[in-house]
Amino acid sequence: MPRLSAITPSGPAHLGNYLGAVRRWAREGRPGDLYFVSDLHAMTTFYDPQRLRSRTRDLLALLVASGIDPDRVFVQSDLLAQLGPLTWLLECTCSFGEAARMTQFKEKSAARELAETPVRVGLFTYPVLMAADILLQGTAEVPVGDDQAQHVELARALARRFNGTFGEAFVVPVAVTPPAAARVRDLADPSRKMDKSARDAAGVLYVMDAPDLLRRKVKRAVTDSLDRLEYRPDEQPGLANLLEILAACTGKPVREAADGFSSYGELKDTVAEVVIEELRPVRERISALLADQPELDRVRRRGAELATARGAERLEVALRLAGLGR
Ligand code: AQP
Repeated sequence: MPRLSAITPSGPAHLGNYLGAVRRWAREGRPGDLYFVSDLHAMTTFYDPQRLRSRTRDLLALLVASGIDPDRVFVQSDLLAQLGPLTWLLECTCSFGEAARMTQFKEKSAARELAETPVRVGLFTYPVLMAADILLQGTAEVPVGDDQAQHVELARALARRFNGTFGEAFVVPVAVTPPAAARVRDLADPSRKMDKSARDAAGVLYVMDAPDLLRRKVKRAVTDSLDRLEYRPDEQPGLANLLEILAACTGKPVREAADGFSSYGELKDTVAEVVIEELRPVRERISALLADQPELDRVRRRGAELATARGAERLEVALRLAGLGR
């Protein structure tokens, strides 16, 4: 069953995005799987337009540079002409109560209210846009973490309701748990996950960081004073994070990753080097793509054309069933 996955340009891509998602997409993707840069989703909270545009381009380059088939990759806003009407159909299929139950909205809006920043209507309706993303492409499976499972459930409910009320238009999607992958934590604060939009970049290893910067960040990673080189995530979360990164980059089982090291310093040196080597080819390919704007534009245009063609008939059927058109 083809699957649909996305990455949001809410900040520059980091090692967590790469090891936890993009590398796996490139290695384990099935024929028919689709990937997109969800730039429209990055607009639900404060954003800078120029940065949004350049980060979108950077993430597109990352997906392609990582080895994902460029024909399976697109940018969400390139489908705006289809997503707009479909989102409206789905908003008119969704009840207010249903949308208001989304726990991610409750959490994010509460945090914004606390910070006295306006909560955008787009933050409230974005799960419906996400449903449109899924239903337009007609992918049956959507691999998501716990925080997004409720949104896929909403897409499922809306597809069923639309089909039941107006007639068969949509594939009813299902949320699937992605295969276990590294969950990379912030090096400066291992109680948090490594985050694109982290305020402090000290603990975030960005894919495009230069080798020296990566080395410095790893060297400064928070560990502990126990001086015990073992994988004990609850007692030694900082050390465990480094071991998980090492295991993910070398393919060794995490419980054996500490074998052979005699100090935290020595371990950090090795972690820095394996991360640098893991990211080097990707970084080089991204740089080459970004330097060849016409090629990247061509990839983007083709991805958009293919994605638009995939959704065109489905959208037309849905609009007609909903009573629109002549
Ligand atoms: N720290 C992480 N470790 C492993 N995987 C991670 N992912 C994100 N952070 C880690 C995975 O990257 C994919 C794309 O993520 P996203 O764009 O949906 O962003 P996110 O999950 O909200 O986390 P980010 O990248 O840190 O961004 P912000 O700052 O916006 O929260 C997903 O498959 C995700 O699991």
